[in-house]
Amino acid sequence: MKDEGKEKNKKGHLHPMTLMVNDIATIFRKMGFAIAEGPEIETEHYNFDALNIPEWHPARDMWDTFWLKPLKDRKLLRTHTSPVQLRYMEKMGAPLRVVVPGKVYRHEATDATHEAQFYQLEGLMIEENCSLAHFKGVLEQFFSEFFNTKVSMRLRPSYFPFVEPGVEADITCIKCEGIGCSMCKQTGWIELMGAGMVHPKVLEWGGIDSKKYKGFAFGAGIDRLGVLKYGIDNIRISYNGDLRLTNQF
Ligand code: 2NM
Repeated sequence: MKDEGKEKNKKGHLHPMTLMVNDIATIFRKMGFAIAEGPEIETEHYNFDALNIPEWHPARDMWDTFWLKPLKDRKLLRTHTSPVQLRYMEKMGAPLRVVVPGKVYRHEATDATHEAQFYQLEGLMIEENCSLAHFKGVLEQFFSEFFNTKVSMRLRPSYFPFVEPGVEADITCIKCEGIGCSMCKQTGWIELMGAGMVHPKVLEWGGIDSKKYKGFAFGAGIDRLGVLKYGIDNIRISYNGDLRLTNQF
């Protein structure tokens, strides 16, 4: 009888993914960033063309896309949240600071570390003298707060059509602090996000004067941040609604 009563009065609570997005938003707000959302059904213009990924561009293959019928309308499920940053540039103008958490879709085979639908965190800061040094400073502060331990970041060259230069950003391992362990595969570093200086063409598509303003942008999988923070070893767990996971938060 006692247990029955308890069951009846059980309170609901937010999903761990929601809690994590709220935490992320709080940290960025303290650094002057706004939080924005936008449509999950997008046009080819905002998802690709205005991000410097025209139809003929070989890099389009980086995003396996769910196109919506009728195909002639060129509508799709957004493959990243970058279209929201473009809409935000058009609406707010420079300077600006914004982070965009949200659901994105990729038409790809699924396994323990890949889902066809997942959560992304993207961000954008535009100012007159913005540089990759600002990116490094802002994100080191973010990750140090998010993981509750002082981290430093290193940048490696990479490529994304919407930035130049493009980088992959690693942080010092949050478990061993750079010594080498199973979490960082003995490297001392953990790969976390792609980023770069927004391509002048993309700024112009967003209605921003690329001669006057520069901006950095970044993108990361939120599931992966959760994997690292909470030791969840399989991202499918974050979506199947298993109460043995959600009730721990
Ligand atoms: C990434 C990597 C590098 C990015 C660029 C933009 C925009 F819209 F401002 F141009 N948003 N996000 C970006 C840049 C995303 O994800 C791996």
